[in-house]
Amino acid sequence: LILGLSLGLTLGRRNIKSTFFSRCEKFKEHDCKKLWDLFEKAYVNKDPCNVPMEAYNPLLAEVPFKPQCNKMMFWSKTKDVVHGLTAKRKDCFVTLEDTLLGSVLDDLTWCGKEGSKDTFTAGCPEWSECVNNPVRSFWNRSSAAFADVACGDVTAMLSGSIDTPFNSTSNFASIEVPRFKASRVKKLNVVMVIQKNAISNCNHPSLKNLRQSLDTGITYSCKDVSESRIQECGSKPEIACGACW
Ligand code: ZNA
Repeated sequence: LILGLSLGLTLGRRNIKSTFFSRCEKFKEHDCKKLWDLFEKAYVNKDPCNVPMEAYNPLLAEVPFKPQCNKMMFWSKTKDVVHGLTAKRKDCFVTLEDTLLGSVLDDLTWCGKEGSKDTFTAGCPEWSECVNNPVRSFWNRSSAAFADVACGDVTAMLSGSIDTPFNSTSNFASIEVPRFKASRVKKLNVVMVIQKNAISNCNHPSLKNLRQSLDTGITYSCKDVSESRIQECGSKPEIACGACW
C-alpha cells in the first residue's frame, strides 16, 4: 500500500511537472526551471486551504502580463467557445489562457501539504471547498493582474445559456471588471454567446449591474452573437478582426 501510494504520488508529481515544462517550453525566452521553482514556492509545504493569492506574487512578478491593447478578451461561463476562437485568431484576441502562465496551468489541479516537499494533483481541495486553495488563488491573482493591464477596447464573452450572464460571484464580476480603469480602457464590448435554447441576451437585467460597475468614462456595448458566427470567425482567417460580429 505504502509503495503504491508513494509511486502514485511520484507519478502524479512528475506528471504536473512535465506538463508544466512541456507547455512552458513552447514559449521561448523564458527560464521554465525558474518559473517552476517560483510556482512551487507558492503552495508547497502549506495547508492547501491556506494559500492566499499573494503567494503567487513572486511568480507573477517574474512573468508580468504585457498589455495587448484592443485584443484582450475576458469571459465568464464561455470557456470552450472563447478558446475555440482564440486558438485560431491570435491575431484578434488574447485571453489569460493564451499567456505563458495561463496556458501552462490551464485545466490543472495542484496543491501541497504541510510537512511535505511534494506537489499533489489528487486529494486537493475542490474549487469551493475553501477560498484560499492553491488553484483558485492562482486564478484570482492572475486574472487580477491580467485585468490590471487591460487597455483600449476590451471584449468579454458572456453566456446567453444561463440565468444570470453577469453574476456578481463570478471572477469576471468580482475581480476583473473592478480593475478596468478608464485611464487605460476605452470601451467594454460584451459579446453574448447565443447558443440554441438560449435563455438570456443583451437585454438581461444583470447587464445593468455590469454597466453600473464600470469605471466612469468606460463606454459599454453589448451584442448578441450566435455561437456559429463565432466559430465562423475562427475558421475564416480572411474575416477582419473588427468584422467577426
Ligand atoms: N482558466 C481557468 O481555469 C480560470 C480562468 C479560472 C478562473 C478564472 N479565470 C479567469 S477569470 C478567466 O481568464 C476569465 O477571464 C475569468 C473567468 O472567471 P469566471 O467569471 O468566474 O468564469 P467561470 O466560467 O465561472 O469560471 C472560469 C473557470 O474557473 C472555470 O472554467 C473553471 O476552470 C474554474 N471554476 C470556476 N468556478 C468553479 C470552477 N471550477 C470548479 N468549480 C467551480 N465552482
